[in-house]
Amino acid sequence: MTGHTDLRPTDPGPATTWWRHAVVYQIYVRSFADGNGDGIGDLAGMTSRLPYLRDLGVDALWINPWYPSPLLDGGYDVADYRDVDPRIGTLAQAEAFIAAAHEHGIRVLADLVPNHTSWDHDWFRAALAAAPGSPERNRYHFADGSGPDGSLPPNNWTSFFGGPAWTRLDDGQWYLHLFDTSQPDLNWELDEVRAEFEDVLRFWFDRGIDGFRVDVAHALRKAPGLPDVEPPFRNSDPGPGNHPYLDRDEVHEVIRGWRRVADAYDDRMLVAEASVHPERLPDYLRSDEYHQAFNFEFLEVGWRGWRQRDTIPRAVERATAVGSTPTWTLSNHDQVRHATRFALPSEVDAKRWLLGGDRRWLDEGLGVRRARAAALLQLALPGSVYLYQGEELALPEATELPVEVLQDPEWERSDHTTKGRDGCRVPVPWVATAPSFGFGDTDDPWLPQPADYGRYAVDVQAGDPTSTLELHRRALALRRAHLTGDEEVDFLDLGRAVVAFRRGSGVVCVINMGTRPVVLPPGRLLLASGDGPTDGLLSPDDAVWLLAD
Ligand code: TEU
Ligand code: CA
Repeated sequence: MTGHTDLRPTDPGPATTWWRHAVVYQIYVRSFADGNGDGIGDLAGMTSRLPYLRDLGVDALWINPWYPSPLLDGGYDVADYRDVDPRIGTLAQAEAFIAAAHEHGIRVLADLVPNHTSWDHDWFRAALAAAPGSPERNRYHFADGSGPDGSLPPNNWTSFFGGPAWTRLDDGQWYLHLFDTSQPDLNWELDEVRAEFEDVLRFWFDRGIDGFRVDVAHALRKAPGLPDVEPPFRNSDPGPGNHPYLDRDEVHEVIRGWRRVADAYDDRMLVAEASVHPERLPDYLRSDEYHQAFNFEFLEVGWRGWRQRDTIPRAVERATAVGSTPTWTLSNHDQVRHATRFALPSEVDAKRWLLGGDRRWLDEGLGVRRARAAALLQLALPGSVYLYQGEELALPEATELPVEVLQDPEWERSDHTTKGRDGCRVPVPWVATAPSFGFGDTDDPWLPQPADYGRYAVDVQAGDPTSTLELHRRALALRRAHLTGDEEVDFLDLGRAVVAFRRGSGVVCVINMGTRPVVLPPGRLLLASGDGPTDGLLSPDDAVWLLAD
C-alpha cells in the first residue's frame, strides 16, 4: 500500500442536519445495564454507561420502550405513553438522562408505539367496561364474530406472532390485535387518536427527546369494513399495495400530522420502522413525512455479496431521490444477532435453526470475522447506521436459552414452532469476572446469560487493539473525521461477491463476501477488519478502508 492523498476535511455545511449521517446506538433497556441489582436494566444503569457510549463515539441513542407496561411484549405493550415504568425509573430520571446524554454530546430517540396499546392502558380498560358500539370501544377495533352464532373471528387476519388476530370477550364481541392478545390495535380513523399521539410527541419533545423511532409505522390504517385478506395478498406481508391492513395509502395522512408536530421544534427527527416493499419505502420519506426509514433489505440480504452489490446502491438511490439518506442496520431486538447469522451457512434460516438446528453448522469464529468486516461496510456507507447494543462487541446470540425461561410471546403464540427473540435480548456483558458479567449487582438477570459471555465482555475488549470494540471505536472516529462531510459514493466493480465503493473524501471501502482473494485498488491502508491485505490481496470475509491514490 503506497501513495498518499490528503483527506478532504469534513465540512457538514449549514444545510446538513445531524440525523443524515448519525451513528445511532440502540438500547434495549431491560438488558443494557442494571443500576439497582434487581436483574432488570434501568435508567440508573444507562446513565452510568454514558461515558462508555461517548467514548465509543455514537451520535445518538434509540431507546426501546421505557413506558409503564405489563411487559407482555417487552414494553411494546404500552400502558401509559407519558410516564416511565417504575422498574426502569421515574419520569424525572428519564428527563435527567436526556439532559446527561446531551451533555455527553449524544442525542436521544424514544420509541413511539402507535399501532396498539397494552390491554392495561386506560382506554382499553374503559373499552372493556363499556358496551358494544360505545365511543370507548370505537377507539379500538371491536367487531361481532362471523358464523351463525358469532363464534368465529370477524375476519381471517392473523397475528404476526401466530394465531388469529382476534380475541373474544365474554360479551361475545371480538377485538383486533395484529400482535399479542395483550396489544389491542387502535382505530386510527379517529381524530381523537391522532390528537392523542400528536400530544404524546409534544410531551416528549418538550422534555428534550430529539426524535422517535416509530413502531410498525405501516400498519396503522385498516381498510373500512375490515375485509378478509385475499390473494394476491397474504397475512403479515405488505404486498404491492391496497392490502387490508398493511402499507395503506391513508397511513401517510397520519405521518404528515406527526411531521408538523416535529417541525414546530428545532432539529427533531422521525425514523420509520416500516416493513414495506423497498420500492414503496420512498413514499414514507417525502419531505413532509419521515426523515428516515429503516432499510431492512440490507439486514435480510446479510452476507450475500452478490445481492448486496445491487441492493446497497439501490437503497442509496431510493433514499437520496426523495432528499433523505439511506440507513444501515444489521441487528436489532427482533433479529437473531448477525454474529450468529453470519456464522451459519447462508441457506440456513437462523431463526428456525435456534430451535433444534444442527449445532455443527455454527462457526462462531467465522461469525465474528464477518461481523467485523460488515461493521466496516456499514460504517463507510453514506447515511446513518443503527447499531444494536452488543454489536460493537461482536456479541453472538444466546442460542441455548432453555425454553422454560423464554418470555417472548412468539414462543407461545407460534405453538412452540419458533423460540422467539429472547436470544438477542440477553443482558450485555460488561465485566468478565463480575456477577451477571457486570450487567448489575445480581446473579439472576431477567434472562440468563450464556456461560461464555464473559469472553465478549467490555472490560476484556477495551484497550485490546485487536478487539471488535476497539475496531468500532477507531472506525467511528475515522468516520466522523472523513465520512460524514458529504454523501458522495461511487460504487466500484471488483468482482461478483465484493462490495466496493469510494467516498467523496477519497476513502475506499472494500468487503470480500466471496470465497477467493480479491485484488485491491492502490491506496494507503486506514483500517482493516482482519489481518489486512497481503500482497495487495484481500482475503474472503475481510474488509478494509483505504485512502485512494
Ligand atoms: O416489530 C414489528 C414487526 O414488524 C414484527 O413483525 C417483527 O418483524 C417481528 O417481531 C419479528 O418476529 C415491532 C417491534 O420491533 C417488536 O419488538 C414488537 O414486538 C412489535 O413491533 C409489536 O409492537
Ligand atoms: Ca434494575
